[in-house]
Amino acid sequence: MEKARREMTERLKAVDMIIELRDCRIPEASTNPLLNMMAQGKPRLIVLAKTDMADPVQSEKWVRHLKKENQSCLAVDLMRDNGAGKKIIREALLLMKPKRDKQKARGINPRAVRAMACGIPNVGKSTMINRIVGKNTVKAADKPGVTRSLTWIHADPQLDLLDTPGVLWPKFDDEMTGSLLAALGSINDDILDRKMIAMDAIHVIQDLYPGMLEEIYESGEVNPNGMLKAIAAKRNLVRENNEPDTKRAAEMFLNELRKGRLGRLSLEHVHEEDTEDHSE
Ligand SMILES: Nc1nc2c(ncn2[C@@H]2O[C@H](COP(=O)(O)OP(=O)(O)OP(=O)(O)O)[C@@H](O)[C@H]2O)c(=O)[nH]1
Ligand SMILES: [Mg+2]
Repeated sequence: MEKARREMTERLKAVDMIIELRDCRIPEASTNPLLNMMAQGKPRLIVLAKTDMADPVQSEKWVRHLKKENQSCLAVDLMRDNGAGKKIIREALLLMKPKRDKQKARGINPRAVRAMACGIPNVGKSTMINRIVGKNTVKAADKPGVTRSLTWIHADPQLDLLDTPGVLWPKFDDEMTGSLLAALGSINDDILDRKMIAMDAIHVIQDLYPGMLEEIYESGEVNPNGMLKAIAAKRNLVRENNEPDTKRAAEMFLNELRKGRLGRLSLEHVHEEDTEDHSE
């Protein structure tokens, strides 16, 4: 990670703009604060991927919120939306238009825009590049740390894209950020306590979507540990001593959550006052 970050800072000098990929279900937890420091004032397009698994109402609110902060932003389904690649190219070129217009005015024929795809692991950087190119050029898979090196892809006559390895920052501001990233698969959870991660995710879902888990797992439990027991009971996960196997229930729950099987959920909601339009 440290090496990747050093390389990224170095490579940033050679690019015109940044395309920052984030997970639409956790647009704040999935941004890398170091990126702001490294960005050196380069134009940035934020692509919120995995909209197909996010709560559509929240996705719309997040896009509006980020745009209100003068950020260029798109929410996309990189798996099924055939137009996603075109939308991203259009938005990236729009962002670079002032600079390109200036070059044209000086009689310079602008070369293809060089954009670096960056973001934390497993958010869809490589998938986005494949979507733009229209075929599987770089490797993408559902686990963090798939991309290992920097690769330039001539994605479009007007756009060259740099695929980069996902980079996490060394220290999270709060524990919940780490849990959300682990819950949605951006941190390899082999080294983490899956039960804790699952309980944090249950807590967040119960807070943001009251009654949802209770309905899915047919339980009135409001305590996250109690909910894990209810999941174990519902899925027939019992230990040898006949106690509910909450460890396996946690693994099963996280798997269902990551695959979007619990329904379309966003684990971070925009604060209402942030999206209200006060212009009237
Ligand atoms: N459902 C859904 N899955 C997506 C979307 N975008 C990417 N994925 C999946 O997310 C997983 C990770 O995608 P990658 O493109 O490998 O992610 P990455 O950011 O390049 O990851 P690293 O190279 O590990 O940093 C893959 O299984 C993709 O199929 C999307 O919009 N919707
Ligand atoms: Mg990748």
